Amino acid sequence: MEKVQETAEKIRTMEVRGAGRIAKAAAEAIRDYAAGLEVASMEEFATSIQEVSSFLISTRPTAVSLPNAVKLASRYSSGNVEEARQEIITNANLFIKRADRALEKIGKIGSRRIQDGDVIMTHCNSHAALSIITTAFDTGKDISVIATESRPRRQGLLTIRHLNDFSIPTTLIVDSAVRYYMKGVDKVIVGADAIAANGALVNKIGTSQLALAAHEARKSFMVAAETFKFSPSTIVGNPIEIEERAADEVVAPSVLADLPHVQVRNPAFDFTPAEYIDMIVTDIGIIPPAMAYTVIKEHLGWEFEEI
Ligand code: RUB
Repeated sequence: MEKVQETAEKIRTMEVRGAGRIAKAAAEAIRDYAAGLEVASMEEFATSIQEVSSFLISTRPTAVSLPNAVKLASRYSSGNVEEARQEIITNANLFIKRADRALEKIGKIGSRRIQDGDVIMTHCNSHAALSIITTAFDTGKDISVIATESRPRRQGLLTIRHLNDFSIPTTLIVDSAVRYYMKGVDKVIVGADAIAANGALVNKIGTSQLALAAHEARKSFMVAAETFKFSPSTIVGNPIEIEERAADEVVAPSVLADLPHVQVRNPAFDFTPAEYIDMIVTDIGIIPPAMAYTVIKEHLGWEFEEI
């Protein structure tokens, strides 16, 4: 349980962050927990796995990759503890392997859409979006990137470091400069925390502003998302919860101390409607957002909840 708590804390404090990394860390935690679980009965095994699953899922509410990973990793069919344990270990390892493979595939598939000379704008720090950009560069395409700072946590600094390591020419801008620079951009590529059945995207706060500006300037808006970022529960109309984080990420408490009429809001994600999205690059190919339902139905591999 100690390791599970450690992983949960890392996800909560964002030491482990980004929807894909969160998913892999949760699958690893479930696997290791199941491997070391000492129980007297199958009932006890089932209850413990259920509790740990719910605990991990509760760490961050928005990235659907987290409940998807936990569900996929913790599946078992046997009524025998040792067999069920092995099933979880196998399923978790399979999930982790597939997640790595998915990033590679997205890079390969998406990079074919990048042209020599493209200026790409990206937001926050998405490993899936970066996989497309770095693969395009590695295959000889002469590209450059405009990366947003992504306030308040400034994940853009991780992005520029990563791009610099690949020697990709990169410009860092503040979030409010997105529209100012859009005219010179060829493609916007962002990641996803969740994709709803209607094709709407949930990603880092400010993503919808990039989409609006791209739409206005008639630039292509591309989302890079593994199939485990699609949200099954949105099929039955469940909304995706937007995480609201602490005010002190935005401004130091001392600044607010003598401002009794001021409140701070800090939503971590926003919605981008499907009509602003040109394509979603997934590990099973490029799809239009209207195909999100099909991906959920045919590729997520578990039963839908009863309505
Ligand atoms: C990260 C974020 C990323 C997606 C996709 O938010 O919005 O764009 O999670 O990332 P946070 P990836 O920093 O709050 O977790 O492609 O790496 O899964």
